[in-house]
Amino acid sequence: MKRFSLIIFIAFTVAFLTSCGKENTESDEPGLLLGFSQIGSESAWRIGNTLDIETAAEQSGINLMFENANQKQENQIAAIRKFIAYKVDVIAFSPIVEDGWDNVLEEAKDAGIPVILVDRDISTDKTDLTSCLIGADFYREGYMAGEYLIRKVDSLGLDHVNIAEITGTVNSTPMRQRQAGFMDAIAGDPRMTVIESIDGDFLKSRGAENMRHLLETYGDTIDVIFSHNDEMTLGAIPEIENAGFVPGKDMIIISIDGGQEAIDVLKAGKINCIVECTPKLGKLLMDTAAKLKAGEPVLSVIHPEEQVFSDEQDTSQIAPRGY
Ligand code: GYE
Repeated sequence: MKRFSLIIFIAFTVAFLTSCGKENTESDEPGLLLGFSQIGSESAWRIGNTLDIETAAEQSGINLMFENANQKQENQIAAIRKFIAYKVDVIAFSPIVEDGWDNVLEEAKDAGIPVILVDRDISTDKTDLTSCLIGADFYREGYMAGEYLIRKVDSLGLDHVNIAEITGTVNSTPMRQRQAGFMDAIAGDPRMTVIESIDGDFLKSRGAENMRHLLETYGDTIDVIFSHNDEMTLGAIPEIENAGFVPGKDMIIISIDGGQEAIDVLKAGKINCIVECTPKLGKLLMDTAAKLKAGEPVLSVIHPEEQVFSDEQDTSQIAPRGY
């Protein structure tokens, strides 16, 4: 009997220690140090994205070394070098533009630190500088904006529309792909004419400035504004009103992102369509960083699910956006 108790005791002790061991390995992950270089604070989207990443890091017990590049590529390159010097476990960054990353990413590779692209892509001839891209399918966003416009023009029975495009930062992934998707969607439709594409750098002030230029140049011949983000749209709308036009009626307004302020303007009828681009990439980022640290395989591209908000639906039913 005594012997039997001893065996039971040993069995329980072994089971207990093994389970402790397991928990320890799992709770080792919170020791993960993630360096993240954010582009800046140019939009509600960007601020929501930063907050989401900070919250997800906290919830996952991941230590986040956060650097804000204030819209400058050289600051992002310096931040990545700092992460390498600190020997972080994983580097993540949202590249402001697509070109110019090869050297610094070679340095990260030589240091054996995996790199995750968040939100935007890079352009390079090399294939092994980054492990994964977590971000929206911008081509699809632009395409959905174009498809909405075709439906809208159908429903209004218009023969022809003049479109002015206010683009995001030149040579950034969302600018290039939203434009390409939109142009491809409307390409086969003879009713569509793009009268000008103008760089608004994703900024509200530039949206306003560009809108003034467009109104001075084309006046009431503008039928459609396709703006690559909400911030520029929100900058453009007061200018349209100041010039005596009714946004959403005299001009079809199409935007991308879907932050609360723009959704409220959609609900008020001054924006006709907003293609969603979600800034909530934090959880995917933390899960991917943990996998990379553990040496597990990750998908090379992860796109979040996105939808279209427009005057084709009951906009009062759109749930609070949370950013
Ligand atoms: O649409 C814009 C932001 O890269 C998807 O950048 C992002 C874009 C977003 O500043 O508002």
